[in-house]
Amino acid sequence: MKGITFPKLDGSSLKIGIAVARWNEHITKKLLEGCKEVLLECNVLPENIIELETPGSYELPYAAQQLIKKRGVNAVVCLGTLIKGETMHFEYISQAVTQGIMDINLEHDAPVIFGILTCLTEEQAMARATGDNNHGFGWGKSAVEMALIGK
Ligand code: DLZ
Repeated sequence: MKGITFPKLDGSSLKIGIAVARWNEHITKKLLEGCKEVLLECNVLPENIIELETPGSYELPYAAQQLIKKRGVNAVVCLGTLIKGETMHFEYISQAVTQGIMDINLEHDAPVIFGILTCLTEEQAMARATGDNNHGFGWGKSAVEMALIGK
């Protein structure tokens, strides 16, 4: 992925939650694939990757909170795709989910990764969810790196 490098990460002792929104599912599915691929590369065991779906991005902070409280994960990746439309929904949901994820980070003893694409067009979102530029790769590694800080 462009713009960031990561150290070598060993996630073999970690349990990682992924909360993924179904809105713009054709894009969030690709982010999910990228995220899971790198978690496995970082030695996170398949049985220690806990997935939870939400209807949309707005519901992701609650899902992250529940993964931490009820499933005991060491970190959560929230995956969603917000595409600006003709209403104010984009602004309201983007603001709420951004603040919601930060709140969960600080309230609970587990990092929550902001894996939300906020794009003007579907093309922009797809470019960030496919090939070498699939942002799911960086978000999966960020979860492992941050979870190890909290271990
Ligand atoms: C309502 C809505 C709209 C307009 N756009 C998106 C979007 O681009 N991406 C997304 O993840 N979710 C969207 N949603 C759904 C909200 O996130 C939420 O699921 C509903 O408002 C119900 O709380």
